[in-house]
Amino acid sequence: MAKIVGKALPDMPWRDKPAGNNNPVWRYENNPIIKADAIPSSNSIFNSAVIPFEDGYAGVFRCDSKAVSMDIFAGFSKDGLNWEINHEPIEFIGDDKEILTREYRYDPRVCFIEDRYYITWCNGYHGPTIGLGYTFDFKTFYQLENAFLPYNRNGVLFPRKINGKYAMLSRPSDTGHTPFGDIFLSMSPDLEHWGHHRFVMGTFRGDRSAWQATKIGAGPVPIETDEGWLLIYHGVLATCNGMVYRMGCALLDLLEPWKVKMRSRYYILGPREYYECVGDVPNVVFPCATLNDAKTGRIAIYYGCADTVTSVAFTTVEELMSFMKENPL
Ligand code: BMA
Repeated sequence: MAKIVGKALPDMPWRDKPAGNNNPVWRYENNPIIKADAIPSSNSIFNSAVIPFEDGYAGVFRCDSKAVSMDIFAGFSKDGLNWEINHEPIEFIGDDKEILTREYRYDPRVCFIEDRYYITWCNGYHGPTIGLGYTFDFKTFYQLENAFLPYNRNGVLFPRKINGKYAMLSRPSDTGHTPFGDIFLSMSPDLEHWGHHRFVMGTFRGDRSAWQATKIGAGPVPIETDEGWLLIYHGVLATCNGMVYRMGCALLDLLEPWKVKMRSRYYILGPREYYECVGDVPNVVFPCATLNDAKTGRIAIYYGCADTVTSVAFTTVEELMSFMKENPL
């Protein structure tokens, strides 16, 4: 049985799989956990990232305003389910004003590496690219250089150096609602200069796995297991009525993470519940973070729903591994 490499997290949110449920992922019964108007200025709160912090959890939340502008806000929780989100967006400190210029910021991920919490997000800089910053305490935030040239989205760091280098997944894109998109990996000695770009995996054209035909993008920070990096990602299908976002999973090689060892043919979660199907952008489930318990293999997935609210669903490393083994792409 595959094991998560990392810390035990015995108090993380969890529900056992309901009897009679045959799916690899099951939802929290009180979803959504964060409502659209959880802070006074918000139109919607979704596609957000959480992480263990002190004796509870912290997070970086995408809160779109009532002008429908996109920005990121810090938040805190004792139990991972009830959240207090700051009413003011994150202000970064940095050396270069040019980089601190704010066009828009959205879809954050948070990744603990060595001694600090790194934040990546889709950063407006003459088009979308990957913003990068860090914090030690979720109070003071430092911004680094944008990782890539525009246009790029879904920048997701690995939680440790691989072969002595930082590693990040991303999805080169365009300035609009990109009708294409594959996942690539880049490496860096210092989190500023990125190279060694490698193709990881692309869309799948064909009826065998049509839910991921239009574009795919990395979701939460990859989960280290003794068998490889477990990656949860989003897959998109363009339909006559707009794009439908579902979740899938893959297993990447530990030492050469651009090599895909397994990938599921079927999606692991798709929009079904009312709050996933009805909202500002219907039919979207969009995972941005997980909490993982290395002792039990439990995983809680945090995902945006219909670009409006935030929810949690549960799985285990074993569920996802067997699902991929039984239904390979
Ligand atoms: C993508 C991003 C996501 C969003 C999705 C569906 O391009 O903007 O933030 O959830 O579209 O609208």
